[in-house]
Amino acid sequence: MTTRRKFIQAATIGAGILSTKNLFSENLSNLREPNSAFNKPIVISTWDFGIEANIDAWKILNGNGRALDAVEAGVKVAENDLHSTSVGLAGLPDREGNTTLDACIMDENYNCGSVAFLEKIKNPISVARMVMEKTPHIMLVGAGAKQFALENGFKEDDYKNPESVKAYKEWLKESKYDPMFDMKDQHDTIGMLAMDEKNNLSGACTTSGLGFKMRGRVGDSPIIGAGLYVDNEIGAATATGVGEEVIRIAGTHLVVEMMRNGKSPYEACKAAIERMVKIRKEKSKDFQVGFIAINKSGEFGGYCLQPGFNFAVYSNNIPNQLFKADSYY
Ligand code: SD4
Repeated sequence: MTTRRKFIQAATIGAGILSTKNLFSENLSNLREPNSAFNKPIVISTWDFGIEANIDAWKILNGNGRALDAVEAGVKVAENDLHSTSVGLAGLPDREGNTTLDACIMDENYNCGSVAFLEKIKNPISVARMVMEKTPHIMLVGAGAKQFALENGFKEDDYKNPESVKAYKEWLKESKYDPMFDMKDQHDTIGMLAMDEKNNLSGACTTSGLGFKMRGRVGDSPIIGAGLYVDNEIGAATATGVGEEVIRIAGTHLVVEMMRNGKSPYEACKAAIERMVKIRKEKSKDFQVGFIAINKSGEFGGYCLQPGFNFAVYSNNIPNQLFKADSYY
């Protein structure tokens, strides 16, 4: 897995304006309270690699571009990382040794596109966008998704990340199937939300899913309302962690509806995690889920079950900075 330190160094160089000191904020008091000085445009994304992804998204937002273009370009940075074991073709394979990809995208007009169980295509997020823009459907899966991609100019790509191959060989020794989140080796999905100069929201989410999953298993990341939801009247949310748990509560749709009912992004993410704990009780101690959200005022927030989740924010006021999310446990 590309180390978090590496990402941070890359981001520091790439953004040019970051110092190690301001890169990571331990103090979330500004998220618990209303935190926008009307942050527009703004991009927010999951985990450390969000820093690097935000840089490409910001180039588009800062040039008066569309949020949809920004989130697609942003998450592609993670998809294109040949060492990332959790997103794109470099990701950890399923239990049969094949890396399978899930992604979805949603714009300001409730248009959405999604691919799941897609193999050997480098940029699933762009295929998802093409499903949205070129078909009357929202979701294509497996061989059909691949056929659609190949027919639309995507190339088959056999890349295998040596790190993922090595990890798979290690895993094969015991072949222990535990779909729960491995807390030591977090399989980070990139989810990204943006609001552009025109106040339009969009989001994207892309992953190779849980490592060593059953063949054909699909998580929350390509499911609209689970891994990602955008309602341009209210706000947007995206998720990371054990997809089964996010799907069970229609997680990101829930977060957006909580914002509709008056909660801040922070409070809405927290309420969704609390719902999860209420439903899963003691089991919720054994897995990780994190949500991030933004609203139409440019406020943002995040919350997770277990400590360890963070997210990256880039706006005119916030020079691409990591925030550590509060956790339930
Ligand atoms: C999944 N939600 O496939 C993804 C995995 C993930 O951080 O987000 N890991 O369930």
